[in-house]
Amino acid sequence: MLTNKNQSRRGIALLFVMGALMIITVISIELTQRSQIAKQSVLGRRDAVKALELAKAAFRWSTFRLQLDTQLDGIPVIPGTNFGGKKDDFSEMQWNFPLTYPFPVSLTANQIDDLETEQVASAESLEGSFVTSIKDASAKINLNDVGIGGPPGQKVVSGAAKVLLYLLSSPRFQKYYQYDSNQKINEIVYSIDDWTDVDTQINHLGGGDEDQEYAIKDFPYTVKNGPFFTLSEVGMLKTLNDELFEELKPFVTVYPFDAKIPRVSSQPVVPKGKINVNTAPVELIAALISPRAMTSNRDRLTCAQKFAQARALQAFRSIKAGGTEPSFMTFMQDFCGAQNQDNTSSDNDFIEKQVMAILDVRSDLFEIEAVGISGNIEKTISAVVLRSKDGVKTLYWKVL
Ligand SMILES: [Ca+2]
Ligand SMILES: [Ca+2]
Repeated sequence: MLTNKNQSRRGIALLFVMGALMIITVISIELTQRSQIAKQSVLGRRDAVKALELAKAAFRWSTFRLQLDTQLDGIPVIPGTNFGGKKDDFSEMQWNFPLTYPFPVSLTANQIDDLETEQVASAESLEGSFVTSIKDASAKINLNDVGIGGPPGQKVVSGAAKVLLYLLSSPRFQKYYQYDSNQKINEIVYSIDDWTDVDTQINHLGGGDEDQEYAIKDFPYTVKNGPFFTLSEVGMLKTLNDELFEELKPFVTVYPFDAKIPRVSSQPVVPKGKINVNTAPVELIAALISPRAMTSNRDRLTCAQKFAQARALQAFRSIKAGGTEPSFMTFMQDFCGAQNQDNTSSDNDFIEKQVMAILDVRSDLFEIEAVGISGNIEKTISAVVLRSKDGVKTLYWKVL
């Protein structure tokens, strides 16, 4: 418990440092703003501009927190803590609560000591507020990695496709299938496969023209034959009804993807996304386990719950068994009855080879929501960013 306390103290200390820097950002934006606002004649328009600028400041603030976390990952491992080493777990401690401006009173009192009085005065004169939050998108299934590719007779179900199949088979989703759930679940995965592969022939269930399925009366459209660019696009699949799609949304993403490389069905999928076992929801952890190795839904969920309890105390440092640091596979062997897995292909693997290949203990993909408020106007930036050692790259950006 002492370790946890030290961690939170250290986390809060970091927030103070970041808070001070943020105030400076806000001030500089405000100065730029003043000149812009002078040109605006309508009050509502002024608030809209100001709200958007505040939302942008909040967004930049979130990307700054991500970069700071990368730097912390660069320090050597501090044994017995969640600090140091290349991994991600900071999210559980800090990113789960949103950062706001103006600050809560208790935080502001501490920060003021470190700041010039003038700066504080200037920051407080800014009428407006923002709130921003970061969500881990590496804790999701990348639908652009879902596919069944390979030469005839040697088709490989991708790791993302397997996890999606197992998730859709869990009790949580059963109410959305009216009859023959196995058939329906397979059809969902097949439809993603055909939507994203470059050809126009149906890969499964006897073939045919992909577009024919979408020649719906009143609203006909054609298959994309390329990656999903946004999550909303997934709603165009005819196999997903609105209710099922809403239920699925928290568990899936479409990032990252590379639109320049067409996906051909004669080749196995080359996955680009990872699932971080330190941050993935319990339902998704349960869906990593092969239902052939552990047949009961309840057992898989119980195992996932035990895993979630363990990671809340200390982050997992590696996927494969072995080593001295906590490992995902060692946990599965010790607490969930997984057999010792070798690297040869086996249908009885507790975690199948393709699934192992997309697991990670850190995150690089994040969703940022940043809201700026001025007067009665509210602007929301919804973005997806990819973090690397070179910085933070925006993959998706929408202002609401
Ligand atoms: Ca296609
Ligand atoms: Ca196809």
